Amino acid sequence: MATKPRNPDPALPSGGASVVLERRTQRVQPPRMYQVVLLNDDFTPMEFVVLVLQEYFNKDRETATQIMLKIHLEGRGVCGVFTRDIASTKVDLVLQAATQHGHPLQCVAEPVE
Ligand code: TYC
Repeated sequence: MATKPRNPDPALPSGGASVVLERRTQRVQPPRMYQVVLLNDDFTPMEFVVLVLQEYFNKDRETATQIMLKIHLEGRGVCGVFTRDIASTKVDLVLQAATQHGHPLQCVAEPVE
C-alpha cells in the first residue's frame, strides 16, 4: 500500500521540506570620508587663517602656516579629512568664527574618492 503523502505544514515557508540557509559573511563598508577645504580670498588676514587651522584642525603653528601659505598661493587647501558629520561641524564652526570676526573666509566639505 502506498504511503499517504504528508500534509505540508503551512507554518513553514517550505511546507515542511528541508531548507538550506546560505551563510553570508556581512561586510560593513567603511564610512565615506569628507575633506574640509579652506578657500583663498583677498581680505581674510593670514594670521586669522593660521589661528583657525590651529584651533579647529589641531595643527601646530608651523604646519598651520604652511597650509595657509599653500591656500594663499594655490587658491585652496585641505585642512583635514573626517566623517560627514564631523566635517560638516568643522565647516559650520569655521564659517561662524569668520563671520563673527567680519572675514569673508570660505570653507567647504567635499567627499573623498
Ligand atoms: N589671501 C589672504 C591674504 O593675502 C590670506 C588667506 C589665506 C586668506 C588663506 C584665506 O583661506 C585663506 N590676506
